[in-house]
Formats: sequence, structure tokens, C-alpha cells
Amino acid sequence: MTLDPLKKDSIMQRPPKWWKNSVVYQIYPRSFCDSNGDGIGDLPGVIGKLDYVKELGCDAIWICPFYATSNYDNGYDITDYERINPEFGTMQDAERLIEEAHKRGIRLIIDMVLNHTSCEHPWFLESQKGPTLPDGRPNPYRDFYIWREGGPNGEAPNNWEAIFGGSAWSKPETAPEDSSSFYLHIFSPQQPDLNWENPALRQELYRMMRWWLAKGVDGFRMDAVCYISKDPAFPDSKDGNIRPYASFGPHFETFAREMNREVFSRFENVMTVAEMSESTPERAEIYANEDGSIFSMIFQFQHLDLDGGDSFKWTHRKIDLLELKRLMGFWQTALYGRAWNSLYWCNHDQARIFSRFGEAEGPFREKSAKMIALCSHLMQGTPYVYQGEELGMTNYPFRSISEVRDIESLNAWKKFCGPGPSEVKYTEAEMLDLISLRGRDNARTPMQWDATPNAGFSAGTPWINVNPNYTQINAAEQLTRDDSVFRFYQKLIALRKKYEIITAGRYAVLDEENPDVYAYERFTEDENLLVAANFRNHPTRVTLPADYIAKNQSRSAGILLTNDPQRRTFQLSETFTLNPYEAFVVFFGVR
Ligand code: TEU
Ligand code: CA
Repeated sequence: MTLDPLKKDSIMQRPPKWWKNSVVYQIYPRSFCDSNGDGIGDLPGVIGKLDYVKELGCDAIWICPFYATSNYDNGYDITDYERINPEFGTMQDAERLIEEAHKRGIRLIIDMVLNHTSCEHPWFLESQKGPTLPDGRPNPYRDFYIWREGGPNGEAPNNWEAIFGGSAWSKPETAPEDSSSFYLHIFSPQQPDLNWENPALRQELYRMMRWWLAKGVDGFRMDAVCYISKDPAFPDSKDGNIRPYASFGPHFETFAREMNREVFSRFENVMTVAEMSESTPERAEIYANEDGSIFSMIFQFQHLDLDGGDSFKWTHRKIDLLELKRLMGFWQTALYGRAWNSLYWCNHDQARIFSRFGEAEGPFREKSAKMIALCSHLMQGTPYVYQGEELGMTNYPFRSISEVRDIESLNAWKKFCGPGPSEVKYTEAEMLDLISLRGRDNARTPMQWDATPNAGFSAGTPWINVNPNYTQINAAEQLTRDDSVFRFYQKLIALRKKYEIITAGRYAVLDEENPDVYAYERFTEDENLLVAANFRNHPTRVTLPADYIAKNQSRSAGILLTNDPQRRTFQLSETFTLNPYEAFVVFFGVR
């Protein structure tokens, strides 16, 4: 097997594990910036905003899928991995994006959707023709997907429920009446799962990934990759939940190692981040291990599952701070020296974090957004900033289902408000409230650039409504102010570049049982960081243990960053008070 030619000139030097002190900016291209007024964000739009990302201080971008797509799931249903969605631009635009990003010292991570394709991908169109071709030869594409026979009464091969609702098994629309073959789709019926057991398919995917790396991209975000190996027995699941059988199947580790060997390891210091719901620190230790033989890091979901998570997201449950602290601490400690964490609150699948905790409106809006940012960015791992998070963008108040675009929310609407069977039913008003609270479209409303119509996102009609608060929350306004959320993120990101301890220091929680404050230290032999974040809209008290004071009292102390203009000094003492939503980081050491 020959190596793909490396286009040296377009590749920035990638030092080993460069992601460990990088901050990644995530772009959802459809909603970022529309350059031609058709209402849809596009690649020239992204290129035009690279200086903005640079100004923020991020040194890598993860861009959500920009490939040819049938758009049932906004690009997560690919019809051709080697073409660009024409709504977004051309291959030349993609190449220019790589080049322009690199010129600015920004690396580009692209989204790889390898668990499934679109039902309109040529592979699937061929596959659904049946096991044999009209001339009697076996259909080479049949085994690119997962086909099983249904039961004697036409029932699906098992009771697995798709993540976007309904049975995980469907028959192709073109199937003859008497056909009993179903294909598996973990997400929607328009997203048939690829059959990773087929070596020919795996080689096709590896070749395609090498082709992108040869173009100069710096790595991959691996979409839903934990699902590529399934329990080969396809047993019924207790409650229809697909995850225990469809994720982390018996061949997952083998496939992941093979992908590393065949793709990542053939290029220098490629970064990979594997999206894996159902992750545990034990799994992270294997898949994001330090020897680089699988992925660079993973996205775990446990912290976001605290208010319902994927298994049942349509609730009003709130994240409990004590639970959050225990969980984050567990990850920080378990992975230290063994694997690498990603740090994130937001992405294109999550409601805006400042609406989940913090205050999305009122006098504490910006202060609470800064508090939440500071609290996570100073942990160990690679932080991700999702477009608009750096402005404190909030959830959208959906008042009609006609405003909703997301396939997941639309399916949930049918299930919980429609006539069909469901354990729970909601009124339409209740469901709209839940979508406004939890739906994925909250993250997908257009980026708020300025106070001009459509928030400066598009000169046309945006494909999804702009959040009405754009006149108040937008980038142009925040760039004029030194105390804006944007400027705070900028400072946080700059700190990571300056203080090695943020990347390398150990983590320990402080005042663990405090129900209102998240306080922790980062430490090395000679240095210490004290991080304190008040999650409440009232003053709180923090207590530090005696040994913490003893080890730091002879060191010089300085506040590196605070969200509270009243916090000018910090005196190390056994207890101290935090103002509402106050957060700061203090450095102890020789300065
Ligand atoms: O998400 C995969 C995933 O695990 C989902 O269950 C995710 O947690 C869910 O969307 C939350 O509501 C990835 C992509 O990030 C998502 O946008 C895609 O829809 C999905 O894969 C299918 O490709
Ligand atoms: Ca456009």
C-alpha cells in the first residue's frame, strides 16, 4: 500500500499532540455566515470569518459536514464524501478554506460520518437492489449495509428503536411488496448504517479519509463512531434501547485500531476526536490513550446526560451541581496521564448551555456565561467553543412547530403530540416549551454577527429563524467592549497559551460538598491555580482546607482572570465569599 502524496506546502507543521494546548472553534456551516444571500451559510462565508476566529484566539476549527448531502439531517446524511454540498460551495472553496485557515495558523478538523450514509448515496441505491444482480452475479454493494430478514408476520428483525424515533429497521421505498429484507438505521430511515464487517467497505472509507488528509486537513471529528460495530446476534433489547447492543460492539476496538493504522498513522500528528455517547473513563483510557494508537481524544456525554441526556432528553430536569462536580472530577482524575479529555458544554446537538444553567436573561446574563466558561476552560483537556457560545448566545423561544427544522425534534413532536402509541404524551404547548429548552435547533439559529437585519448572517431569508435577541447579543457590539463575553473568552484562551499548568497540571476538587460553588485546584510541584465559580444568583461562601492554605501561603498570588469588576485582590484564607455568579482564577507560584 502506497502513501498518499503529502501536499507539503499546504500543511502547517503539526507538532506531536499539538491539540493539548489548542482551543477548537466549532462551526456549523449552515448557520455561520451566508455569503451569497440564499439564506444558507456557506464556505466562502466561513473563509470571510477566519479572522474573527483568529481574533478569538482559537487555533483549530472543527467544521460540521460540508459534503454532498440529502439534507435530511443537515449534512449528517452524506451522498458523496468527495464532493461539497453545492449549497455550501465547491471543492475549490474547501481547498481555499484549508489554505486560508493554515495561512492564519488555524488547523482544520473535518467531520467524518462513517456509521451511516444517506439513503441516496450511490452505494445504498445499489445495495437495495438485492443480493444478486439481474445477470446472476452477487451484488458487490449489498454488504455495504446491514440487511436482515424480518419475522414471519412481516415484523422487524428485532425491537431496536432508532435514536430519532421509530423502529431501527426499514424496508427500502423501492422494495417489492413481498420483500422481507430490512436494513438497519440507528438514526433516521434516511441514514442507513454501513456494514463495517465488510473489509471492502472499510478500505473504501480509509481511502477516502486519506484523500482528505492529503488535501491538507489536520484531522477528523468522528461522528457517532462508537456505533460502527454491533452485537452480531442482533438480540432484542429490554426496552427497545438500541445503545447497549449497537454501540461498542465486539469489533469496535479492532476497527478503530485498523483505521488508525490505515489512515491516521500515515500522516503526521493528525488529530482525531471520537464522538462516543455511552463513554466511561475506562473506555476513554482505551480509545483516547496516550500512545496514540486509536484516537486523540473523545467526546463523552455523561456531564450532559445529567439533565436527561440522549436516552430521554424531553424533560425539564436540571443539572445538579454536586453530581456535575463528582462526574467532572472523576473524568479529570481517571484520565490524568492515561488519556486526554475534551472540554465542552455546547455543540450543534445541544441546547445553549447558558439557558441550561446560568441566566439567559437579566442582569446576570453575561456574568453567568463567563462563569460557566471559566469553570470548564481551566480543567485539563482540549476546550471546544461552539459558534456563538463566545457571545453568550441563548436558546430560541419556539412558538410554533413550523419554526422547527431538526429531524429529531420533528419526530419527537409526532411521537409525543401525535396520535400514535407513546408512553408519554405532551400538549403542543408543553412540547414547544421542551423543544425551546432541549431541541437541537437552539444551537442552529444563525450566528449573531451584528444588529442589522438577520443579525448580519444573510442578506436573504435565513433557512431557520434568527434569535430575536440579536439586537442585544451580537459580535459587533461585543468587539467594542472590553468586558464582553467575547473578550472574556479571548482572555481565557490566551491564558491557556501562557500558563503550562492549565494544560499539564493535576486536578483536585475543593470544598466538594458545597452545593452552590464549583471550586478546584490545578497543581504541579511549584505552582497552583485556584478556580472558584459561584453557580448561584446569590452570594456564597467557600471553605478551603488547611493543607491547601499551608502549601500556597508562601507563594506569590495573583488573579489571572475574574468576571467580577469588584474582585481586585484575593487574600488566601480559610473561607471567602463569592458574589452572585462570580468566578475567578488565582495563580500561586513564582511569577
Ligand atoms: O450525533 C450522534 C449522537 O450520538 C446523537 O445521539 C446525539 O447525541 C443526538 O443528536 C443528541 O440529540 C451525531 C451528530 O452530532 C448529529 O448531529 C447527527 O444527527 C448524528 O450523529 C447522526 O449522524
Ligand atoms: Ca449561501
